[in-house]
Amino acid sequence: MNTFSIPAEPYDFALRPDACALLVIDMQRDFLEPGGFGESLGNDVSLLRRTIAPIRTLLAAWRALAWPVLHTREGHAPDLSDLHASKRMRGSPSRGIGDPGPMGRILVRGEPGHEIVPELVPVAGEPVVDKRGKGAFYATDLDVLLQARGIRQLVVVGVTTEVCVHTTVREANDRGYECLVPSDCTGSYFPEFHEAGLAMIKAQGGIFGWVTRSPELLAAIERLPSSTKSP
Ligand code: C5J
Repeated sequence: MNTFSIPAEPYDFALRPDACALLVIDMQRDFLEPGGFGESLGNDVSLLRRTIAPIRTLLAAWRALAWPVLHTREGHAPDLSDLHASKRMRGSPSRGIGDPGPMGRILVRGEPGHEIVPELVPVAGEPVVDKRGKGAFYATDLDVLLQARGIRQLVVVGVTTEVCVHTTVREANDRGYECLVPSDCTGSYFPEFHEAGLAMIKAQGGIFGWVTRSPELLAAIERLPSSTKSP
């Protein structure tokens, strides 16, 4: 099977067009818009919005190639029966999970705040994996969905770098997936944590994965021979 070299750190990523999915983590209003979960924890949510445009461009490229795209959302059942007490109490938020807010109940499935931001709304055929934890594999069908599609590589984007993106990359790495993270397509409420999170992924010869930037990834994809441009 052919692989294509993507400039990355700590060394080039050998992308397999037949086995590589785009995984968009938690680009939800609750994390990116005022009045949601992120802001209730005291964060400046505007810091995450720079990720929307590059993710949108990457999504468009992936869709044009008919390569697999999957999305995740963090949230809980309306009766909060899947919310551990330890998570509910964490952070002393001004409004806690399940409490009413301007975008509906905080981090609850079915509420406006739980939805993916309008710029990145999933299209038909793109699975949306609802998760209750930080990692996208914990208590979800993600692994099954990836295996069924023959996916062995993940381009992981979304928020936040050091929490749900990082946890997911670590979990994916342990399951044998190769993960490539475009740095401009992930973000954190803490710029220093963003940098540290990326540094941890690519350290020690790429102990969890590879880091690139979306312009480099897109440029490499555009150079792919046309025969590889659909599965
Ligand atoms: C957080 C996430 N930060 N999606 N969730 O609580 O990273």
